[in-house]
Amino acid sequence: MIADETIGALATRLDDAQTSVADTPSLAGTHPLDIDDAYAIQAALLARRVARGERTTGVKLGFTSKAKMAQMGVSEIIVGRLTDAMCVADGGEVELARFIRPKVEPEVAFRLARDVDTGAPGTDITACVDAVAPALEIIDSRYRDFRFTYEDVVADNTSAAGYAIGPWLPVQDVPDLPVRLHGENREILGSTAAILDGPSHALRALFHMARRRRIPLRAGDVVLAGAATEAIPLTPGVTACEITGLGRVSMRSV
Ligand code: 0L1
Ligand code: MG
Repeated sequence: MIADETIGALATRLDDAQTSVADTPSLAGTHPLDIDDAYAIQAALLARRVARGERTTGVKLGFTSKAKMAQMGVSEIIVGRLTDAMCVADGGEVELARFIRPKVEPEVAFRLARDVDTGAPGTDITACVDAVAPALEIIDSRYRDFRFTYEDVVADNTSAAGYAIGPWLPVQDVPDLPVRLHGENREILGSTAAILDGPSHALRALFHMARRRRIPLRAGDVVLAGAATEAIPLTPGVTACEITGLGRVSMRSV
């Protein structure tokens, strides 16, 4: 584990990269990070956002597809934190100038109706969900030339940068549903089954990660369960995610 001052300094480096919209070299290139260091840097980064007045709104999962895990050579999902400053209204405008090299991916969002007791190993997180919605996630790695290690991505809050949530449907589970991502003048087809063999599996994996990493899961929190297709560059114009049976969400980039 690296020293607390170093954790703070590396969090400040990533925070500065995000706020000044200027990329930074991989942290792991100069500091031998382990995964505990990486989550400690992520927590310090979140603390800086909260100190500026941002409010945490939930969590996101990354690397939930087998293809992405294989690409990164890992077998474990990653967890990042969402804040109100990242939230884009459904159909609302988002300024591309806020980001370094933004990409967007279609996701399923869950809403937690009650606090999840992460202290009790037998807690059924799916029973804490009261609604599901289609979602779009903007990811924006703060690393130069898109070069990073697994630990780097965790430290960089899993590239979390923005999200939009469509209308909530009062259901708890999501069967295998077709997903369409419209953006960049093309359409990409996918399926909710690509999200860790189904979004409910992703929720259970989140529970174990939140327990291990001491990440609170509170009533009202949003959970972005992971991407249903590859990410595409976020370009000017309308980007939309349509999930059959769940609905549609969109944003307009300017
Ligand atoms: O949401 C995610 O799957 C995390 C992606 C992190 C890596 C990237 O920026 O592509
Ligand atoms: Mg994602």
